[in-house]
Amino acid sequence: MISLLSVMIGLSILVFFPTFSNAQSESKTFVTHSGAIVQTTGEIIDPLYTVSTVEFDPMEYLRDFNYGRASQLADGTTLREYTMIAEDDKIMEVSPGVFYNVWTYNGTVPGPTIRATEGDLLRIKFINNGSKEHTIHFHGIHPAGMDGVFEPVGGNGGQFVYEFIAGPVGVHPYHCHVMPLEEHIVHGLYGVFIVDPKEERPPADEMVMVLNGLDTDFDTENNFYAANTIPFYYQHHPIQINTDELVRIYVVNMVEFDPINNFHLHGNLYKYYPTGTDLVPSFYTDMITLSQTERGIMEFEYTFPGQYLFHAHKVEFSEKGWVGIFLVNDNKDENVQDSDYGTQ
Ligand SMILES: [Cu+2]
Repeated sequence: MISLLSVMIGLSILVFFPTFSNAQSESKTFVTHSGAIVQTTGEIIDPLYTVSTVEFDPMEYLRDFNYGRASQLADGTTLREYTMIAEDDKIMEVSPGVFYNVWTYNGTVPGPTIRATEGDLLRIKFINNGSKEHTIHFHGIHPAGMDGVFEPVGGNGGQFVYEFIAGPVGVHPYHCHVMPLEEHIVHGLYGVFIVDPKEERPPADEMVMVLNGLDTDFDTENNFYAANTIPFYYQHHPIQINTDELVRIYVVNMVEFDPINNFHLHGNLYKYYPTGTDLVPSFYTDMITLSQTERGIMEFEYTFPGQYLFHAHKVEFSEKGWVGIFLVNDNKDENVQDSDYGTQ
C-alpha cells in the first residue's frame, strides 16, 4: 500500500510517513496550551495531538452552512439576515506548540459559510470587535457602496450593514479588504459565500474546503498548509462518504504568498465547475490548479469502498499539511458503517 501511494504522489509520502512512525531523532518537547506535553521532530509537527486542543473543528465546519435568519418580504423576496463579528486578538494552537494570532469572523478561520439562493436579499450586520479596522468584501455582484473596500469599519464595536441581492450563482470567497490586505487575509479574515441556483442542484453530500496557508513566523512564507485550517486534520480524521453517492465540494483557494495551489483526488475523477457559475461542468479531471481566490465546485462518486487520498500535488504543500483521506463506505452493506477500517 505504502509503495503504491509513493508512486502516486512521490516523495511527499516517502518523507512524511516515516516521519510519523519512527523519525524521532531530533524530537523536541512542547507544552501545549491545554497542559499536554508533546514531542515533535521539528517544523512539521506531529498533528496527532491536535485533536483535543483545537478550538475549531474542521469536521463540523466541513458540512456547516449558514442560511441566516430567513423571512419573506411583501413582494415575495426571501430576506436572509446574518450577523458577522470580527475579532483580531484570538490565539489558536494550529498544531502542537504552534500558537497563532488568528483574526476571525464569528470566532473561526475560515468564517461561517454564508449560503443563499440567487435573488435572495442579504442583510449582513457586521460588527468589528477587533482593535484594527476591518470590512467584509464579498466577491459577486453588488452596489459599489457594499463592496467592503472604501468603507473601513472601525474597531472596538464599529458597525456596518451590507445589503445586496445574492448573485451570481456559484461559490465565492469573502474576506476583509483593509490594507495591508495580505496581512488581514493571512491571519484568517475570510470565508465562503455560496449562491445556489433557484432550481437546486441534485442532492449530494455537500462540503466546503477552504485551502489555506499559515505564516506562523511572519516571514511572508507559509509554514503550514491545510484544507480547512488544521494541517493534516483530514488525514487523521478521514472524511466518511458512501459509494454511489454524489459528493459535491465547494473549494476555495485562500493561500497567500504562493501563486498557485491545486487539488488532486485519488482513485477517481471529478466534474469541475469553475466558480460554480455554470451548471454544466467544464472539466472531468483529477487535478485542478487554482490561483488565489480562484474557486469552483467539484462533483464525484466513488464506485469502490476504501481509503483514498486527496491532497495538493504541489508536494511541499502536502508535506506541510494539505492532505486528507476520504473513507468510502460501501453503501450497499449497512453493516460496513461499523466495521473496522484499520489504523485510521
Ligand atoms: Cu481586516
